[in-house]
Amino acid sequence: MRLIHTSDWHLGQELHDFDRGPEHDAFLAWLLLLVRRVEADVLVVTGDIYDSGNPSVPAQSRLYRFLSRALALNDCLQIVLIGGNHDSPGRLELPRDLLTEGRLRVVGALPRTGGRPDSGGTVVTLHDRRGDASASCVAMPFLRAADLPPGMGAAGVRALYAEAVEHARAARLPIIATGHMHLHGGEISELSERRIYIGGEAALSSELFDSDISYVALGHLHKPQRVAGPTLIRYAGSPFPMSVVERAYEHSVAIVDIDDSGTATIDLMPIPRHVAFLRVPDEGSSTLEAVEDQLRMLSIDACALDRRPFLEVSVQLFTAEPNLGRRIEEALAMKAVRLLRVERQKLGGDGLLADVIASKSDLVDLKPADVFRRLHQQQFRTDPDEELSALFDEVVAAALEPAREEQLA
Ligand SMILES: [Mn+2]
Repeated sequence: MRLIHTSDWHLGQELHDFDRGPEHDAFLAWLLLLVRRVEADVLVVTGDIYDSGNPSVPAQSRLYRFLSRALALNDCLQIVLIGGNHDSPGRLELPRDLLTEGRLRVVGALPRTGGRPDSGGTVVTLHDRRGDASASCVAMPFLRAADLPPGMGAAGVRALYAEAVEHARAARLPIIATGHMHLHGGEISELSERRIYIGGEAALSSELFDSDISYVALGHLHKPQRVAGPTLIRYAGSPFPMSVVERAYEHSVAIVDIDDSGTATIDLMPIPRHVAFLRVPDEGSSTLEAVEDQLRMLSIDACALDRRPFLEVSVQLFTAEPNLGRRIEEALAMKAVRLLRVERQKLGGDGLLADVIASKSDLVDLKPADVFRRLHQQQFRTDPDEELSALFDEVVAAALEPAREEQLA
């Protein structure tokens, strides 16, 4: 059987107020054609379907339009969607009662039976185009604290997977597992992935997955990558750069073929880039004069507004430069780009919290962990130790997650 694994769509995402909708439309149109062209039996989307727990109307209609077209155009296609840490479990599962056809399975949160977590309830039987059952899928979503057995920490995650996989083994078919998590050894994209904690751990071990699972389809890390482990484990990655740090990735979807013996082979299909993503300079920062020169030399073809390249600029500053914005704008005069932001690299400053806050343009760069560290320095003249920092990060991560209470009864 053949499945397509894709992830981290972040429908509804905005980049400094620029809408990514046209990029999502281009990606989904391409994906729709791909599903047909490669005759995929199954499409698996491993979380962060939406960028926020309360997605916009256009973001939701984009998802439903895609799903209905994909199912209508491909008679045998099955689709499995799981919730990520950005998704509201309840909102994702909202249309559940309409999904009587059985070809679309949405798992926003770990299923419950009689109020108790029931990881066996995640198992979905996958069929090939002849209609034969040909794999069992453990459709495990992002796991929240309330899903885990109390007091077990990360071992609870292993227990939930073990129970679900045991359930899947009963069908004696190749097993596919999904997840939305950060595994040790995975390469992160600092600006665009929120830190997550599962069972109190920032990253889990790939030993979580048994060697008899044919393929582990993961979401959360935005760079497409394989992670070493007892079996074939892969992050599909996001469909296009969600931030400037992802601009050099070759975003792709994975086409996974699983033979009757359960052996998986992978073919990566690069996703065409609808909108270019530029940074000046390419790495680090340059003096204002060097940046101006480089900007003037940019050669950009005329194009529709929503295809104009995104641009980030990073300037070294030794003193305050009141004309910075105007000088950048002038250097970019008539160039068809969308300027996201101008990063100011202040050299020689002592980086006090008050200095950073005083410069409004730097506010977007302030991370809660930075503020915490600077306040700690101000108060106690030292950095917070590792344990305190980790606890703080965990609290922030919990505060950013859409609430579990939103889940349907
Ligand atoms: Mn995520």
